[in-house]
Amino acid sequence: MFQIIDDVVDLTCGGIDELRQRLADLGHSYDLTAMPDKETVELSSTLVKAMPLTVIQSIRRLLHGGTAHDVLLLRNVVPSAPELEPTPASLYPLPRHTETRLRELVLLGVMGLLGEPFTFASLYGGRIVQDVVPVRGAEDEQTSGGSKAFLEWHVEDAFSPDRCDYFGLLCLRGEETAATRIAAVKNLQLGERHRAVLRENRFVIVPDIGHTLEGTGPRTLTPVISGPAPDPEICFDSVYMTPSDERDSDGREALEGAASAIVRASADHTLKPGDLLIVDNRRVVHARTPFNPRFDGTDRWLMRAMVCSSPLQHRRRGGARAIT
Ligand SMILES: O=C(O)CCC(=O)C(=O)O
Ligand SMILES: [Fe+2]
Repeated sequence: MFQIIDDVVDLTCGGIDELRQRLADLGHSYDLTAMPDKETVELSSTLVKAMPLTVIQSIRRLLHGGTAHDVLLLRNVVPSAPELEPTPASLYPLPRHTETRLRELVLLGVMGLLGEPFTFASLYGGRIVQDVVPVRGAEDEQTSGGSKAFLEWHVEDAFSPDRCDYFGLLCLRGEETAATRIAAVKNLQLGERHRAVLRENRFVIVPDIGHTLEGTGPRTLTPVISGPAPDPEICFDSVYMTPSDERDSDGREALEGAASAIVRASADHTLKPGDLLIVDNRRVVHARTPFNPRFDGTDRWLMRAMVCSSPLQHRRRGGARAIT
């Protein structure tokens, strides 16, 4: 198991004061608690003026050349705040305090440097910034509300060609035993035979249960690995993906080969308050280790935002912040 060390920028080293000041000004000038998502995204884009140069440079590096694990960890993006409201008990939208909304603005402002923030209308009420929190009754689920079960290896929304290009996880409250685990496809050591099978259009994925979609419909065939050999891309979900033909033993074996290679290439990070982990969703798979929830308002709390890094694609989808 590796630690994420090469892909880290710590903002306690300076340059963050202007952003903090700009946020405080926004908190005084706007009623953020009632602001619709569309306007929140617009407002977050004004933060670019106050963004530390190191953030802009490291994000450009992630976008244009990638990093060791094709992730970027920005530390101390927001201060850990004693005044933070209790961790929400649901994945569905609830009103938020101004302090929380300011953190959303930072997340959207940074993610906006990588593309257009969006979500799926079918995902947790279609809110642009989702909560990743343990939910009572969902402890063993393979969703953002799970906790006691290992959240298995996946890319976000693998079933959809519209899945995000990057997503960011901003930690508001941490949890010692919950490590976010990542593995970049370029680091996978795969046998030639498995690699060739994984490049074939012979796999299907059903939507995960986080989405409220009518039926599963006919699924398009997809490869697991695609793109140029020196810088490949991956679409993988260890729970929801199978060979399209259930008799396809080569396909199943190749998926198992991919799963083992992912474990061997994986790196862990236990998110702490103020950390923003940005993940390349086209080149990295991720998972999360189990933890015990308390359901007392002090549980682990991440906020997630997803982006489409092609303005052209975004326009083709009508510029929608919640796509259908
Ligand atoms: O909790 C984490 O660290 C990752 C969560 C996640 O991957 C998800 O909600 O899809
Ligand atoms: Fe995920």
